[in-house]
Amino acid sequence: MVRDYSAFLPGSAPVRRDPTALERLGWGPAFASQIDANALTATPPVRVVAVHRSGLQLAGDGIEEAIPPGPEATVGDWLLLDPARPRSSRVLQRKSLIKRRAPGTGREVQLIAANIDTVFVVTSCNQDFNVARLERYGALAFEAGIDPVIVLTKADLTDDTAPYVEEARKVSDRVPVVALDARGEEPMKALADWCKPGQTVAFLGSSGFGKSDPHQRASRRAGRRHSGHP
Ligand SMILES: Nc1nc2c(ncn2[C@@H]2O[C@H](COP(=O)(O)OP(=O)(O)OP(=O)(O)O)[C@@H](O)[C@H]2O)c(=O)[nH]1
Ligand SMILES: [Mg+2]
Repeated sequence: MVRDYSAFLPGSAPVRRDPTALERLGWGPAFASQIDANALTATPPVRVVAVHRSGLQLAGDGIEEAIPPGPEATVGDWLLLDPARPRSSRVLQRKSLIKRRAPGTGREVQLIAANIDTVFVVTSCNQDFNVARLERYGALAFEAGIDPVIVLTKADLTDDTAPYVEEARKVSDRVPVVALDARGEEPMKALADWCKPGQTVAFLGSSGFGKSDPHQRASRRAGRRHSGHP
């Protein structure tokens, strides 16, 4: 079946319409501008939604498949899937990339996640609150080319969130700070601006801080894939 990808090519007039399957997965002009119409049909764009030892799990427009390891790709990457030689699929240039030096090795770099739009740096309004940690995660996001948002969870467990919010604001005046109870519906309202369809978000923070609660709700509400949280 030949798919019509013309709406994704540069120069197409913006139209108000429901997002397409690819757009819901995060596709947009930054990727469309890297390819031409022929490539789109011959090698359809697919997003890496999970990385396993056995290979990459891919999702696209009507495509759900796994390919063996091969392309230098990480979760969140867009590939042009070469159906005949999936290992040779081209990785599109990234909007953002979280990486780190592979532990125990010299200079080898480990790719953590690609094409994330917003990183939620999560900590809680209690004794675990640590502004140095927020600064580290914030710096990691900026280095990766991603806008961070600080999320202070467990707001319901303190009488006054103001001191926490004030401390967190010191990280940078470019970083919004949101305090909330992560368990209920509150995250869906408070984080809605950053969780629109087609947006890819990641949650960063230590264990037990409340990353999974809003993450799971957001995934269910938006009915879309996420790139897991590290
Ligand atoms: N009262 C309250 N409890 C919370 C809040 N956020 C998380 N919790 C609870 O704290 C515990 C840990 O929350 P999770 O969301 O699983 O923590 P996590 O950051 O995903 O932890 P890891 O998966 O280990 O990295 C759970 O029992 C949550 O219900 C909150 O805002 N208020
Ligand atoms: Mg979790």
